[in-house]
Amino acid sequence: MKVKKYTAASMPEAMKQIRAELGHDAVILNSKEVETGGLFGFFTKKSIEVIAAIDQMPQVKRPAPKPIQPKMIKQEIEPVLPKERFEKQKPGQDQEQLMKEIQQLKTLVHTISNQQQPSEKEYPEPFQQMEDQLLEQEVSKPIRLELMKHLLKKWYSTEKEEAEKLDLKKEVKAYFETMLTDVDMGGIDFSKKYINVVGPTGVGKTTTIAKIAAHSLLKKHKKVALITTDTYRIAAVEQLKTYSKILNIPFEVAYSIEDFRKAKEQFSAYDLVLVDSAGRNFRNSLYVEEIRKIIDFNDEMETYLVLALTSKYKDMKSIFEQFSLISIQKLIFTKKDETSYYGAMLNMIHDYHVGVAYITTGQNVPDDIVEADSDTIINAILEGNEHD
Ligand SMILES: Nc1nc2c(ncn2[C@@H]2O[C@H](COP(=O)(O)OP(=O)(O)OP(=O)(O)O)[C@@H](O)[C@H]2O)c(=O)[nH]1
Ligand SMILES: [Mg+2]
Repeated sequence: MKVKKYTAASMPEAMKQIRAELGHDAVILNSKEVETGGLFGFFTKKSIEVIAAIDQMPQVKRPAPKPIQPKMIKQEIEPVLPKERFEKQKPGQDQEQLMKEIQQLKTLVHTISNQQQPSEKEYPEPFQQMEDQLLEQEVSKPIRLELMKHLLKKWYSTEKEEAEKLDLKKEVKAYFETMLTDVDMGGIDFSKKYINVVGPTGVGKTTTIAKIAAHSLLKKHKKVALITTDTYRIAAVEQLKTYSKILNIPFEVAYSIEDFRKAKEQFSAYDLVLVDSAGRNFRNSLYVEEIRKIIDFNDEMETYLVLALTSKYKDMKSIFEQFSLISIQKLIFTKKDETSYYGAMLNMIHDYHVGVAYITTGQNVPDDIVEADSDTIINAILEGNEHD
């Protein structure tokens, strides 16, 4: 396939160039208005940029994919555009007919370029299969749409023989990997001494703190201490105290910011201090402010937000957004073992450009936790349901 970009003052002008160079079998892949020339943003000229393609071996039919345009658009344009549009023009066709056809084509291109979201079931196979899987995994629509655009563009701009060899899963993986490259992934690197763990009720904050403490102590041989600010329930204090006894590490309860500062002094010789807090309905911003009253935030501290993968993505978003007062350095996703749908991880990273520190996979302390990396997240989404 030969693909070429044309820039012209108008669509008829572009069509003339395309016809002259690529012939009558050329198809339009994309078109958009662009601004050219100008000085300091003034005197720019509007032109039209058209990407046209021609299959250089027209006698061999490419098996897939079918045309890009969604059925919905097709239905809209079919009455306007006669089927013969894509058939070869006869030589000597009069000017008027040509102009009429160009006008129809212009309408078609305009409709397609204005169509932002193709309807769900409109990609050619096997792209549709991938789209369905990502939808099932609850990967958000903007991510899926961008990915499909990328894949189709790649398919159409690759030579036919190469295009047929494309490994779709590999392509998707590579695309997601690029998407995640400049996000900071992975567990505690001990560059910050205090890790403050916050999150909604019952997501697994305390259990995760115990897991992280055990790993830091046993695998990284660090001096670890615990502070809890969760004084709302006696059981909460007891829970962390139990873990501190099992791990044989010190533990303090902070009822106020003064207590918190005292605990910090006490742990001055420690490498890592993990700070537990009460689970709250963080869709209410008052609770976020409350945390600030007890915890002494400074440059030595990072805050990790814990979200359970069993929660709704929309709720995760509203919780994250309430944390504008306290900046969140990383996320921790818990309860991966309780769901088969993992798209929310990718959505959150994409929407907020925030990294993931850990993913927890069960109730066992200290084993059921892994440090997060792009591969784990992408594989979970691409392989997710295969383990069901
Ligand atoms: N299946 C599963 N359960 C988990 C995981 N992590 C924690 N839990 C369980 O979730 C429940 C709540 O855990 P906690 O650690 O007490 O949660 P929390 O966020 O501290 O709760 P609050 O302090 O009450 O807000 C416990 O039964 C944990 O065993 C996980 O990765 N998978
Ligand atoms: Mg707790």
